[in-house]
Amino acid sequence: MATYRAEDDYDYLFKVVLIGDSGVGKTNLLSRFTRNEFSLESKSTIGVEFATRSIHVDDKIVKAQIWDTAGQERYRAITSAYYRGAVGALLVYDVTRHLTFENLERWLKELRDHTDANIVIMFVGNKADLRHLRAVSTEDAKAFAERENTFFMETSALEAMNVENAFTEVLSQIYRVVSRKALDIGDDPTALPRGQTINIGSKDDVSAVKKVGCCSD
Ligand SMILES: Nc1nc2c(ncn2[C@@H]2O[C@H](COP(=O)(O)OP(=O)(O)OP(=O)(O)O)[C@@H](O)[C@H]2O)c(=O)[nH]1
Ligand SMILES: [Mg+2]
Repeated sequence: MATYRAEDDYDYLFKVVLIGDSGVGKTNLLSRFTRNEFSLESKSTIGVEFATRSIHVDDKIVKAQIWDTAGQERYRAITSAYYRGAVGALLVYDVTRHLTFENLERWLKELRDHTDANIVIMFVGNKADLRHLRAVSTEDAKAFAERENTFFMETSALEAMNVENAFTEVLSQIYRVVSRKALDIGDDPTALPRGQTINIGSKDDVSAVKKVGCCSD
């Protein structure tokens, strides 16, 4: 007989942020991963939204709390609050718009200015289904990711291609880091054993994530 676990029964809670230019597909990646939904007519995000989903990593239940905000400056939430406590980030660009790829540098800088150096980062080239409109090659993106020591994947929220893989890979990498440091987690607010809440006010936000191993294959 299957063992029953309540929906909110989890071993770890990880905060992951989505960032990138407006229109690259952040909100649809989130809805695809958390609800298996996609919308062709989604509106620009205003402020902040978040959604959760739990996955299994090894024998543990990892609950991801994924935050999504606007790519457009005027709609964005307060930056420091958005990043606080994040242990993973998906930096999304649109493979059909080269400028969104060039802007990854700016997003990466903002991310690194606001988070622990060992946060797990993945570049995500979304809209890979638009093959005839491609403006950023896989090779260029891969090379950039290698230079910046981040993970990289191409996705399509529309076709549900690699969306599961991208989030799962980031969460597994965070888990790997945290479990390696399992004895040190203590009361760290970002590697939350179940039953605890996020401590937004803490200064030492990502102390559980001390050593990310390697970042590319
Ligand atoms: N073809 C294709 N279209 C996509 C894909 N993902 C998103 N879109 C479309 O791109 C547009 C923008 O998607 P959003 O998810 O709203 O983009 P966003 O990054 O959240 O934008 P902001 O909230 O303004 O920052 C929508 O019309 C989506 O339907 C994809 O994988 N393929
Ligand atoms: Mg959005």
